[in-house]
Amino acid sequence: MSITTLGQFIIEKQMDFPFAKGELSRLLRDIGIASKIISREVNKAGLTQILGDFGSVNVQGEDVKKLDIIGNETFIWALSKGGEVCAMASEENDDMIPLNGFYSKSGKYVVCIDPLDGSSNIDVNVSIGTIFSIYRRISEPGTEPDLKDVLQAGNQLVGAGYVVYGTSTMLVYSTGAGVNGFTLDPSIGEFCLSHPDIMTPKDGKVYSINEGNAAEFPEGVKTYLDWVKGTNKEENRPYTARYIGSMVADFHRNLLKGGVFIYPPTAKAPNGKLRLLFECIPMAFISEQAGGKATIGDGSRILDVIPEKLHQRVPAIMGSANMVDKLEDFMK
Ligand code: AHM
Ligand code: MG
Repeated sequence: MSITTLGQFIIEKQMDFPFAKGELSRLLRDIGIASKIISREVNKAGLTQILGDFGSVNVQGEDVKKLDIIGNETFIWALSKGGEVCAMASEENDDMIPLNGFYSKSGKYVVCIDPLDGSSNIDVNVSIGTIFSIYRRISEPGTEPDLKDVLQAGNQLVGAGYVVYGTSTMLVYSTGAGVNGFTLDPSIGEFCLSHPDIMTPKDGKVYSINEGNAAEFPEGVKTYLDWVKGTNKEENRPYTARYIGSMVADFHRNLLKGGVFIYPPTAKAPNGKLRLLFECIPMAFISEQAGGKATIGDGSRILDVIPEKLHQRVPAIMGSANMVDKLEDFMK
């Protein structure tokens, strides 16, 4: 049998660190469990709507909850039970969430999460995702977690990843030694290694941006958008536009095929739309780990931005290294 499940893979990797106590491995396992539950819920989202509109009561008399709330509660549950995590920060919650599992206070880690990214796509059966990142806590284990535990720069990450609920469900993660992808085999209920050692192409011809906002983009981005549409065979132009409006899906396609994902500042949103902690840092980490780049448009790395508040936003350019560099040149 040549299958490697996520659980087996995590154990194999842990053997490289003989002094590790297995806490991070258990934490990754808990993330896998939560993702499987969310995948199950996402797959029956259409049916749930038939049974009762969101916000109403279903045939069992239970409240029908929005999927992003279910996703959030599932992660809070899974990580509270596990005991490796003392606190979470979530795109769904205004404040940090101290976990109250039996062992949580002694947990060494904190997790930032966007439980269901691209949620506007749920109702129309388009791919959505979960994004997560893991940091070692700064406060002393055993004490109350502190906001500074979750306000850490991406260059302090222990690991990060995402789950894409697409034609299949796939979990992609890195703990700083490359990127690996696992596809959920629903018949056995396991994530199985399907994309070992993902490396993103250095070049590509896909650009992903909400061009509807173009009138409000900085001049450099506008000129770049004219350039990508020009014809030049050697430079693979014109590029191809692909934008589905689900960051995880847009990013995942570009990671595998080559491309650049862009969410620039606009006149109305000078820091762009995407959240530093919940969306940009974890995806930037995966991008860099796969040989790509991720910047905020002035040449500096997303991973070097020091977060000042939980729901801080940053502009984002991420993907194939040469494509990110090219756009950065236009923005100088
Ligand atoms: P959400 O966290 O409210 O779902 O918003 C994030 C999503 C990303 O997945 C996607 O890249 C972006 O918003 C799309 O925004 P826009 O519709 O402005 O292009
Ligand atoms: Mg989001």
